[in-house]
Amino acid sequence: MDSVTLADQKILRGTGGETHQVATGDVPVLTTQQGVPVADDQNSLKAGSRGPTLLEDQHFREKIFHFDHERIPERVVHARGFGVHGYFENYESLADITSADLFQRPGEKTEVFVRFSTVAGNKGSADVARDVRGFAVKLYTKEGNWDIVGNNIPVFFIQDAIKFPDLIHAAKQEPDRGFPQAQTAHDNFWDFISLTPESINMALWIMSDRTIPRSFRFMEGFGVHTFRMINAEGKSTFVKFHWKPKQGLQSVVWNEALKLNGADPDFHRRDLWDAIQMGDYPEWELGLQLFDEEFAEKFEFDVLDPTKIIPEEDVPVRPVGRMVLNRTVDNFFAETEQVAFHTGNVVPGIDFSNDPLLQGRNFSYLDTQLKRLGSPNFTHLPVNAPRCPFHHFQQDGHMAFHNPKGRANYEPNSWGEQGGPREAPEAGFNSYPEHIDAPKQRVRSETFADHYSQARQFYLSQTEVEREHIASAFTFELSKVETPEIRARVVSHLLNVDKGLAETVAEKLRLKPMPQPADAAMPTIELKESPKLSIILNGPDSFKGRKLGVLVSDGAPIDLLKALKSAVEKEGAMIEFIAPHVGGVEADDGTWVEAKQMVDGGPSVLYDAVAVLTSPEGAEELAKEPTAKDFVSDAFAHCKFVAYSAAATALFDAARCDPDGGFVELKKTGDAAAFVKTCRDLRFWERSA
Ligand code: HDE
Repeated sequence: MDSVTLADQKILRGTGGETHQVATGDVPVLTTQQGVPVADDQNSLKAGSRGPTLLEDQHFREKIFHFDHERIPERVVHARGFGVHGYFENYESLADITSADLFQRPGEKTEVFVRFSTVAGNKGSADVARDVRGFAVKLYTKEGNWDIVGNNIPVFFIQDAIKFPDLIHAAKQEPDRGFPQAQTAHDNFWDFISLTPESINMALWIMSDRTIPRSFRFMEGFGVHTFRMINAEGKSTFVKFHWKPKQGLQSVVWNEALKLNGADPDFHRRDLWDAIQMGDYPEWELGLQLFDEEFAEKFEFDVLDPTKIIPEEDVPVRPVGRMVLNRTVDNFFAETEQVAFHTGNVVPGIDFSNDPLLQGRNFSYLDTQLKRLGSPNFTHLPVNAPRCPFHHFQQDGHMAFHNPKGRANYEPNSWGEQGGPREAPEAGFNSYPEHIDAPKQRVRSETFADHYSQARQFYLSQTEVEREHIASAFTFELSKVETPEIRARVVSHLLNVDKGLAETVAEKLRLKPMPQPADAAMPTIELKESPKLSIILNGPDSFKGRKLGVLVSDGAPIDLLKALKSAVEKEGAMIEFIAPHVGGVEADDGTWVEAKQMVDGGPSVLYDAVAVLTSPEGAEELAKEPTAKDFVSDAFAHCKFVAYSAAATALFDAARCDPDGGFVELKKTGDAAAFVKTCRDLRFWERSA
């Protein structure tokens, strides 16, 4: 519906003083679902002005009935998500590897819908919970929809889908009390992990800063499982899918995450919304790790084991296209809530491997969609419908929009051209004819048995700062675990990963005595470090897409303010002014500077770097504001770069911050550009040493 302004409307007052905005001119008439024009939307039909409401009030009945049925079940996992539209652009023909239509022609664009999510929290939980992020991509190709239903971490907790309900039960709220919400820092989760050694590699990943990304825009995506690509000759190549953000990787720090969830529970969705609305479209490259049976045979780990990676140093990631996200949804429910992903949605040229987790997922997703969306016709919803023509004999059911015309609704039939669609033996989807000759049995392959070596490799591939964060995260989570035996059991696994890590955690927990290392099916082997596993080593090379928050007061130096604004915008970054009053401040030359946030609502955790531009009187005023002091002391504690005008030191004193190498005084306008350049490092980690 077009937007309606008050000026378009004629306003009448009812007998009780209620407001009637009456349709005039181009403003559409309010109707019932049946299209009947509504005369009065303020009052139900009553017997007399003070009498009971009458059952025959169809408009009232329909309105309340519909409202009562607005909710659908939230996703059992990944309930909290945020979806956006975009496109995938193919760089080159991959015909030698796959017959998948979208990869045949260089420059070909394919429409996509992407839904990012947290896993454990309910729909109303906070965005920056420590959690894995879902990274689900639906590609509307010319040969049907292909879903890459991935995460922002390339490994998973479990090796067999049969353990998924246990994992998720343990991670979500404890059943007797209904909390904690959206966090793994509780007994049940760590009890399960400590009794499931295959999860230890993933435990290292989730205790790293990967689970507190700065934004969806700055995180990688992974298909996790090994898939197959099949070319026109039927040749199979194994493949792992990677999405690499062109914006570089970036995470927040834990104390920042805790404060962010209070300051803005919608921090991640707002960030993506703002970036797209501003035309700063985030991009990812699709990368393929391609390998053959021979590599799979000689690789130290089983390529079917989803708790393992293949290091990029062993099999490089080949960029084959880019994905640009450039459109927010028109309606959250219609698109983000109703979108239905499914690992089973693959197109000719893509196929599955025997990864037992993937096989289990293929079974699960249809079921979950039926439960959630209530009908096998969820593919008829616009966000789920293929963009290419489709013809089949599936019919009827709740909310069927696409029942085919004509007499034939079965196949084979003898109705000739009117008889409907036919098979395409060559061009249609053909499964890879892998030979399988094996006993039916419930076993775990022995090739899945090494649970610690890659966890160690991950840990040792991190920078010093990142290792400290991992140790602190384990300490924090285990400090919330009430049962000492569970804490000790987790540490017993860490002893098989890295003795130093285990000892640091044990010491921080004051865990005594030190437990024995957990029994391991195989000894931990020394693997070479993989720098690609670090976030800090794979950060951006610019401040583009980041946000500078500038705390200003009356009398703020206008020349520095303007210089900073232009330097930030030149870098392709965003700038926001924060002031004691949201109306704004008067700069030293009398210019009015509008604020985006009042200091109480704009803490420094919302920004990648900050500045304080003030006058001596302004600094004195700010120094009396607890939130202004927090603005500075939090930025300091979170290792952010801080630019300032000379007068701001009074605020730093009040906030007990000693300006260090991460503080840059702006003495002249030319210093602004140098400061923005400094911000490319994102954090002044030396401060945390
Ligand atoms: Fe999922 N997963 N999953 N999962 N998953 C769902 O489907 C499931 C797994 C992932 O934004 C559900 O529509 C099983 C791994 C994402 O709509 C459900 C197993 C990975 C999303 C389901 C896994 C994922 C889901 C819940 C173990 C990363 C959100 C609602 C075998 C590679 C998609 C729904 C969206 C959603 C089942 C494990 C990613 C219940 C049984 C591993 C990103 O079907």
